[in-house]
Amino acid sequence: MTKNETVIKWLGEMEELLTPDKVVWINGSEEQTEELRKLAVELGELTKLNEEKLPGCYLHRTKPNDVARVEDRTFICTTTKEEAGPTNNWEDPAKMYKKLYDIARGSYKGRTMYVIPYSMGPIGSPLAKIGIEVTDSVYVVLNMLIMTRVSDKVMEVLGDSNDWVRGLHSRCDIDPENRYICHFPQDNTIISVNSGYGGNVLLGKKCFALRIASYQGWKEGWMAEHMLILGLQNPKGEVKYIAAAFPSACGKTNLAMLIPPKYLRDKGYKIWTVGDDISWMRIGPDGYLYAINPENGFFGVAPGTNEHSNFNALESTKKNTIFTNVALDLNDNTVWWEGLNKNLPENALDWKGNPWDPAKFNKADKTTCAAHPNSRFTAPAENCPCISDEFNKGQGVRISAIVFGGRRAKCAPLVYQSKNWENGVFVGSAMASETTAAAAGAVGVVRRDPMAMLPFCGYHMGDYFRHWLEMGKKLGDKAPKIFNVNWFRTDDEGNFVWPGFGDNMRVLNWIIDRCEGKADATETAIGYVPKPEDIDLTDLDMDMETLKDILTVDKDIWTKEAEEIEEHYKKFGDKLPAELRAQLDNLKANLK
Ligand code: GTP
Ligand code: SPV
Ligand code: MN
Repeated sequence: MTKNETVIKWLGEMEELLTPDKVVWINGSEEQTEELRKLAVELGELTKLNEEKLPGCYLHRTKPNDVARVEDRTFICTTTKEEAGPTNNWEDPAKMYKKLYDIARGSYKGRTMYVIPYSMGPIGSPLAKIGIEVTDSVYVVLNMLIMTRVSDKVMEVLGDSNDWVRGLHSRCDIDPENRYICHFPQDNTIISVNSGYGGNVLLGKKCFALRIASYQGWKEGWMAEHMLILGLQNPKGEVKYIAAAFPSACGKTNLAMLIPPKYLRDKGYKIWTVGDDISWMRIGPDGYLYAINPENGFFGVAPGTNEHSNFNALESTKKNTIFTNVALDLNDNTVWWEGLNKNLPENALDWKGNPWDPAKFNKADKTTCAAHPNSRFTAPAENCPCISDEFNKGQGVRISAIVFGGRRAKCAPLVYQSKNWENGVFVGSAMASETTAAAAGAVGVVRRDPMAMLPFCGYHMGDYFRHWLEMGKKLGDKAPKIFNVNWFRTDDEGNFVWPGFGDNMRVLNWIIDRCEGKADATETAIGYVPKPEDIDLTDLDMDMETLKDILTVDKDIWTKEAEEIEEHYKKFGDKLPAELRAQLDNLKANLK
């Protein structure tokens, strides 16, 4: 419990609104957590899995109408529409509070209100922030216990401060017509109703750590980004850190936990994971940029995860993990998903809980899948074999390179370096990617997703670009170098050309070499592209011609791209920083 007046007042309001039968504070103790697991099984929210093969692991199925983030029902409720900008849904805060309170009123009747005090970032770290989420879902509580740091100490650290984020989640009837994920950045408040799916309800994650935190970062001079953080250790034992922003389901978890090819492992190269989804970054006392991962676990995409593609992620899911919307193998009470292995289970339930017939499975038709394409695992970070020593330290790691990327079948080369910070901000602002199953809606359509933050920026994106430019000015020549990667170039048959996964290490090495002035490059219209011989192809079944091909910058494609960026920029009107406009003009001139 607490003596904090601001907390007591808000919880009182919540109790009055939601009318729960009882209120339970979550303290992170193993006893309480175990009781909740048992309760979740009794309530049918979780299925206990094979204790020998998957100790402490559970399966959860959401409603079939509730399997991904819902961007069309996500709102930024600032005082004016202008503050939310052209890329966010907006509603007047007073109107939205009323609408949401009307939906949520009385919705905890006959249920328990769980109060979860949590820290984003190591408890007490100068880069960490505190939130309190109330929820009526035991599944949400158990996920928050993995994804954030929950303990009585959080309230001690908060003391009587009002600097904490309010989060109200109510499942209500899981009614898609009344589903809303709303943010009030000026009140440090989040309200989520009628959903039970991950990013919509684990309010510490996208809602707080990106949408609210990006707004706080803007006001307070730091950055909250949709970025993984990894440490690259070289044979001398030195570790350099990279932060990388790719849109949802475009490879952050995979890159963060990468295992280098054997010949590089033999030389002593190694990757350490600091984070796989979110990065909070501040300028340190020495003037360099430092990052922490505010999360405490991984909410990762299951399909495609296997011992070859991402050994470390798979290892992370072998104990104390919650699986959501994967298939249940009834033979041994374990889980399965597309791409886990080639042994399609003969006797299984699909993600909806219906018997699954492997004979009817057709890779091209997602409706025949056993696991939902956006099925996920919630795994404790401490399970990860390559978790960084820095993960629990509050000071953050010094970032050498920032990398942008996305799924582009033809356009972006495998990797290129921007010419300077300003040009790098341009590259990030113009990012585009083919859409994935991580959000409701069409899959495979190219959309602009600046800095992979389109669905996550809590204010006007023109102001966000300006903030990036300001950070660059403050960092000066201590700024990280900015790159762009594309693992997803395809051949004429639509196959990925680059092997990806562990082999992405070959590209990371070039990136770090560039940061240290050790690698050469060719200047092109868009930036610096590697000399083909500087991407090491040892032990790889790829010839120089193919590599050269995925390093090309095609003038026709890029001329069209520049026109599309022009169109994209129109949305931002007067708020588009002149520097970015100039960058676009410069690109066009370079292409002539
Ligand atoms: P969110 O959790 O939604 O933010 O996703 P993420 O960016 O962490 O993506 P993740 O690493 O989970 O990868 C998503 C999908 O992309 C999986 O199906 C992976 O198998 C696939 N993928 C990841 N890396 C690569 C790669 O280098 N090449 C190819 N071809 N596919 C990849
Ligand atoms: C994403 O969609 O970028 C995710 C999953 O990381 S969710 O938590 O649902 O946002
Ligand atoms: Mn993500």
